[in-house]
Amino acid sequence: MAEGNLRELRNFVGGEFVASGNTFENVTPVDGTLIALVHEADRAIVDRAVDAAQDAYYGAWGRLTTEQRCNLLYAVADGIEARFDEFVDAECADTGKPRSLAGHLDIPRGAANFRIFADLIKSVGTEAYMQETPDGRGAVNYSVRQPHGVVGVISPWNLPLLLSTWKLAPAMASGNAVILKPSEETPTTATLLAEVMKSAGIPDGAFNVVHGFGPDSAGEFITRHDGIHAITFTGETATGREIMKAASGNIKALSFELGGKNPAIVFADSDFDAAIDGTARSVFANTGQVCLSSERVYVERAIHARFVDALKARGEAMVIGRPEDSATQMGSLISREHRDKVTAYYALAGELGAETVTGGGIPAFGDERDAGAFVEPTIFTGLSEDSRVQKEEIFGPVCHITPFDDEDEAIAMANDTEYGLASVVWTTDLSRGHRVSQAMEAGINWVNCWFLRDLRTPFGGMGLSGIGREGGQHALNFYSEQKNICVKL
Ligand code: NAD
Ligand code: 6OD
Repeated sequence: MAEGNLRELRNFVGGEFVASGNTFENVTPVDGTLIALVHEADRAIVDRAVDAAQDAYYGAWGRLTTEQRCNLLYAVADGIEARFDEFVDAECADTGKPRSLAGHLDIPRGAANFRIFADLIKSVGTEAYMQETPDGRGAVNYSVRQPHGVVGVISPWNLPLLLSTWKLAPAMASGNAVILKPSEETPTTATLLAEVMKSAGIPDGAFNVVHGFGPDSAGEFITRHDGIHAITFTGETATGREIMKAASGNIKALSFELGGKNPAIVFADSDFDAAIDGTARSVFANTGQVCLSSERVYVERAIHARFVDALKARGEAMVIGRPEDSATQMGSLISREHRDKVTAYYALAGELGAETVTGGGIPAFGDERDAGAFVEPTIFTGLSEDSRVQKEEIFGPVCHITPFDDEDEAIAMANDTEYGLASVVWTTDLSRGHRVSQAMEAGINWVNCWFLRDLRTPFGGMGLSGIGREGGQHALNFYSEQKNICVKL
């Protein structure tokens, strides 16, 4: 792209687009082309964003009624939809994902998040108790919720608009002012969202975007800032650890959605074709860069060989290509750097004695995609359950398939992880479906489906996969403080 066509992505602070003295480059993983220069927020810009957010919280934004706030959030959803193609193109250029995926999942969910939390906040009730007192007059206790004030939102690159709005919408519906730091890999839709917020009439300072990295950059400046009272973070477990330390100064409220090493268990009595369809999705969708992906697949021995062959066929039939090509089923990884991490696990699996059923390398196209960050869909078998490949999150289009002989063995292997985000069970035995999913040590458990989402349900992980729950009322609880009022009658 000629330099004259480069986008410049500025910070959005107090309703204004703000340049900084330092820019970094944003390249697309589709073919390595430079697509934008991003203005990195320094500490002074983050300070300005916090001041603007506090002004909004104590001013124009904080004074709105719930209904007025919700109407603005509906206008934001409308605004995303009005610029739908622009959002889709931006998300695809930043991530390399197919347009079909961004157009069906990322961008529609980005808009829907604002509608669902605007709807929900209107029906929030209260908790009340009539208390008996020794003098017989009694007292009434009731609780009310109040926003934290300013919330820092730190989001990852895999589903950029979907996951940032999953936090922004409940935070704003609850009345907080927000400061979003999108991933440095995917800054574009956050900047478009700022334009939508401005057009929708969101008061200046209620929504801010600061661009940059983690350590010693906008991410860390947010997590250490005493003017921010809650942090909501989605990303790697190791990053969550750092944020937890940095946020301890003023004891910020924390919500963490972290990594996963999720099991899928396929019983011989399952609907075979449905299990193959669902597992192919849960391994390869978004090039395997979904926190809920099944990287460990356990298959009952009676159907193991058939299942391996069928999933291999699905991996090998996968059309890998550019986002705009309607035939594309799988896009690139997020970056060359991430591809190095994924292919290092491919190599490690080989060194540890795995059989590579399919993939294991980098596709050669003979065109400009060779400068991108594509990787082959990959399936391994033959590793021991305690190998690093079975313990660590890879975050690529890859799984290992292990045979099992009985239900107890499958449950034990599935739960043998420090993570605890998601599980899938494939069976036609309804009792077994309930029994096995109740035995799973994970926050989100699917039977005969994957990534089926009712946005009101609790979403989050156990162990290294996070703290707290997002979704519906659970999110609204995090984005507000509950206080009790006791009135003597
Ligand atoms: P990441 O942790 O590298 O980065 C996430 C965000 O944190 C980015 O905006 C980054 O700039 C920022 N950051 C990094 N270091 C920081 C620091 N020290 N202080 C403050 N901010 C910092 O994660 P990623 O690579 O963008 O995303 C992939 C990871 O996210 C995977 O582990 C995946 O499982 C996880 N994830 C989890 C969920 C979930 O719901 N549980 C959803 C999506 C992704
Ligand atoms: O669908 C959601 O609400 C959600 N939080 C999805 C997370 C996907 C992780 O990569």
